[in-house]
Amino acid sequence: MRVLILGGDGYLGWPTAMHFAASGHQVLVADNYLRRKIAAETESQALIEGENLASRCAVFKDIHEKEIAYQECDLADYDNMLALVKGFAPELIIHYAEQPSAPYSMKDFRSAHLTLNNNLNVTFNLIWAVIEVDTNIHIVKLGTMGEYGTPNIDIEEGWLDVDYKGRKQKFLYPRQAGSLYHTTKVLDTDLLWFYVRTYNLKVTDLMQGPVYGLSTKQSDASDDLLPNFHYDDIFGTVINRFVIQAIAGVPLTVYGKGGQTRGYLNIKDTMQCVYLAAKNIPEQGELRILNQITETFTVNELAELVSRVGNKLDLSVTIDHIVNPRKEAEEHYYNPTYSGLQELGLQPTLLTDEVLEGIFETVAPYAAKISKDKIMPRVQWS
Ligand code: USQ
Repeated sequence: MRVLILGGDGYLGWPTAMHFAASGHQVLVADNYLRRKIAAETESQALIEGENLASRCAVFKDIHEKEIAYQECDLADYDNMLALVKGFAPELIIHYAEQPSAPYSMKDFRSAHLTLNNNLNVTFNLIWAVIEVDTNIHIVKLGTMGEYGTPNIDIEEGWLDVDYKGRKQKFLYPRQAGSLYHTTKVLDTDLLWFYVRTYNLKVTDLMQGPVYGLSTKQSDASDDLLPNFHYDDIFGTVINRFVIQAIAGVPLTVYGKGGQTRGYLNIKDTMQCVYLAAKNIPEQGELRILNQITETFTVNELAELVSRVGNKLDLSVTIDHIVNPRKEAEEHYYNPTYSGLQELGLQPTLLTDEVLEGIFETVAPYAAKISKDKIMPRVQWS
């Protein structure tokens, strides 16, 4: 397949590019390095930050003997998007090209505006490029479990059958996100659904939970192929942050009561899930929604797990409950369905002590670069 990956410099975009290229597909990645720019502006630089795409594609070719083509361009500009899709004529487009940080989206007017504009424009431009070039192209879009929020009823996979006053209809499952970033993903889903039903597009929207880890089959061959790894309050996700806090000897930062429950997955499983979604193409005119998680944890459970494994590794890990910078439920019902990807063949990599120890081992050589200033939350929701 010819596979175009939007946001190919990112934490998940780069490993996805390697995964598809190593599996024999022709891969082109596009990125404008927006995350790197925002990280520099907010002093949230990654602990592990790969070289630019030119260098990494060259290293990948040396080691894995496969090509990844790359292009630096801003996909929020329609002319760029259209030229890219027309020129490469992909069969599959994987869309990661969004500002991915909830805290950044809540920082101030400028950051909120950038998040809204960038995320919606890229999705809108992608939809229109597919309409103009070829509606047979399968779009695989990364959404988020955060679109659903934490409702007091079970979370279904994308859709809800409503039986109301004796009549029935299937609707998009109600969404109520907890940050502007997550809200842009809700709006993306609405845009995709409108254009799928109007123009018969083929779309898979993956509702992914927070991802952890950094090791994939291809990156294991060289540290130069690792994805970027953040532990800061802006771009770091909770498990990755806790591992670094444990190494740095800083108490683990549980926000509030720590009963916040989310669905999580290993970065290796993101690769599996996106690949399975790509191989199992939806019908023309179908918006297929899959919940991309493998298990659920409260923040307290994660802190206890990281602390236990860290202490086994002779670190002295402590846990702190700090004032929650976010506006979110700290004790709530959470029961999501996530069988769709397993029915397609996903073999989950669960968060065992060994898996967690593997993350500690991979990041340990970078310990001297950890800056404790980047750990405490700097953005308050209100
Ligand atoms: N949390 C803590 N302490 C920390 C960091 C986070 O208690 O030091 C808590 C948060 O308050 C939240 C939970 O851990 O309740 C998850 O937070 P997170 O920062 O790991 O994840 P989130 O902000 O929701 O966003 C991340 C990615 C985003 C992706 C999303 C999936 O940054 O791109 O879409 O995970 S989901 O959460 O399912 O929406």
